[in-house]
Amino acid sequence: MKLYMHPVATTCRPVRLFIAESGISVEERLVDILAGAQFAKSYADINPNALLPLLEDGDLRLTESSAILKYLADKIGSPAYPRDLKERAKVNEMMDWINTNFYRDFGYGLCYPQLFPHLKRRSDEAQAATLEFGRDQSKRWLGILDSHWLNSTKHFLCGYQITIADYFGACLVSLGHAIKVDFATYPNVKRWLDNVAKLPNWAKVNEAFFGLVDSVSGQSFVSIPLAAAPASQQPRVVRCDAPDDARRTEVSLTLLGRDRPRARSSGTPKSHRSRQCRSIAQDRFV
Ligand SMILES: N[C@@H](CCC(=O)N[C@@H](CS)C(=O)NCC(=O)O)C(=O)O
Repeated sequence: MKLYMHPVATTCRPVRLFIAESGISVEERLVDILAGAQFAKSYADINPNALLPLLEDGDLRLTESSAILKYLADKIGSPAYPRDLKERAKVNEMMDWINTNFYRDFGYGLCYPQLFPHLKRRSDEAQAATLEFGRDQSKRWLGILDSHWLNSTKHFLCGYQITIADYFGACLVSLGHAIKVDFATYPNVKRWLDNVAKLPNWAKVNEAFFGLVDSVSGQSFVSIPLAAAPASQQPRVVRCDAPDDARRTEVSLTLLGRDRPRARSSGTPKSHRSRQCRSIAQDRFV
C-alpha cells in the first residue's frame, strides 16, 4: 500500500497514527503541501481534489481520511472499529460529526485561513468576518464535544475503549495548538486529548506538526478564547455615529476576555450598535 501524505497535514496525522499503532506496512509518498505540491499535475491527476491523504491499495485509490481509517481498520480487523452494529454506528456518527460540523468551522473557518496563505480571504474585512464566524461556531462545537460527546467520566469518544473516532478526532482537534487554542477551557476535551496522546506513536507521528506549531508560536491569532489585546489597545473609547438619529453614542470597546465587543449606549437601537461595533473591532481580530 502507498500513502500520499504530508506529516503536518491534519487529515494525514490520524491515518499515519493508526498505521503506526497497528503496525501496518505502508510506503509513504511525500506531497509537500507547504510548497503547493498538491496542485501539481502529477498529484492532481490521481487526486483531482488536490487534498491529502490518498491511499493506494492495488487498484483501489481512496481519498477521505475517515474512509481510509475505516478501510484500514476493516482490512486488519482492528478492535478500534467495532463490528457490533450499534457500536460501529456510534463510531461512524462521531466521525461524521467531527468531519462535518467540527472540522468545517474549526479547520476551514478558523485555523487554515490563518495558517495557509492560499486559504486566507481576499480582504481584511472578509478575513475578519470569516474568523469571527469560525471562532464562534468552533466554540459551540467544542462546548458540545466537552459536555455532550465527552463528559467527566468517558476516557474516549465512544466509551472506555479507543476507537478510530479518537484517532481522527484528537488529530483534528489538536490542530488548535497551532493557533493557541486554550483547551483548559474545555476540561473533558483536554483530558481526552491527553489520553489519546498516551499512544506510543503519538509524539513521533506528530513531531512535524509540533515543529510547525513552534514555528508559528511568535504570531498572534484569532483563537479561543480570544487573545488579550496589547496593553496599548485596551480598553479603547471610540465615538460612533448612530445612522438613524445622528445621536452620538459613546461606545466602550475591549476585546479582552469577551466574545464580542459590547456597546453602552443611551439611544442607539441594539442592532445598529452591534453592527457599528463589529465593524470597528474587526481590524483588531487579526
Ligand atoms: N475531507 C478530506 C479533507 C482533506 C484535507 O482537508 N486535507 C488538507 C490537509 S491539511 C489538505 O490537503 N490541504 C491542502 C489545501 O487545502 O490546499 C479528508 O478528510 O481527507
